Amino acid sequence: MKDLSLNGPSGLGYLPGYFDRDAQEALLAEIRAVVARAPFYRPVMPRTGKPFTVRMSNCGPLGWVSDINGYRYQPLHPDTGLPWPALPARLTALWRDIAPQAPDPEACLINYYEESARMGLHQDRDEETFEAPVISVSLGDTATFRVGGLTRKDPTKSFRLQSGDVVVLAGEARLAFHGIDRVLTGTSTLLKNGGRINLTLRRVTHPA
Ligand code: MD3
Ligand code: FE
Repeated sequence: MKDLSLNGPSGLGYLPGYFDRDAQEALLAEIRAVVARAPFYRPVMPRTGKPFTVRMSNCGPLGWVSDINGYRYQPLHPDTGLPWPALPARLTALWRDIAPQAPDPEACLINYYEESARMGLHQDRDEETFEAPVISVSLGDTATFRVGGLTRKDPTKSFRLQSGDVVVLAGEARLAFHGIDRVLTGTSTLLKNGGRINLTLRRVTHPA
């Protein structure tokens, strides 16, 4: 694992090409099966109701949602009312490989970026516990992501994430501000219609 922490918060790990092309295709097929049962929906910002440019779904016992009332984790899809599909075994295996000491993940947020989608600078802090890392997998077109420090004003650095790359946010970096500036169209052939899928595995509750 490479350390991208350089000047910023410690604990930002990078595993370029963790998933080879065959594994990316297998993982994508599993995600397509998840999304067939838990369709992508477009979340809106709390209070303002402004739609996100990213579409989202989840798998695992809990899913992250955003609507007019706020951000939260919940066991049911907001549109279908059905439980989120199970986490594919390949993702549990990734988590256990990288974070063998952590309790198993409870949520996998699936972000789908079409050409002009972005994600503004934010922290991931809707979980009850920040002890476990967040583990991210990128599929499809390359994206430029930005990571700062523990306050919004801290300086940021940007990196490119390619299909098959894994990012591990542990320690201080777990609460770093971060976002996706843009997706570089036409940089991958994995998704037939282009765009980018990002998976983030999270532990939400304290272990029993
Ligand atoms: C977590 N996703 O879903 S993942 C998100 O590519 C999210 O869709 C982005 O931010 C995406 O909440 C980024 C990689 C990432 C990078 C830096 C982080 C996740 C991070 C820093 C702290 C916590
Ligand atoms: Fe995030």
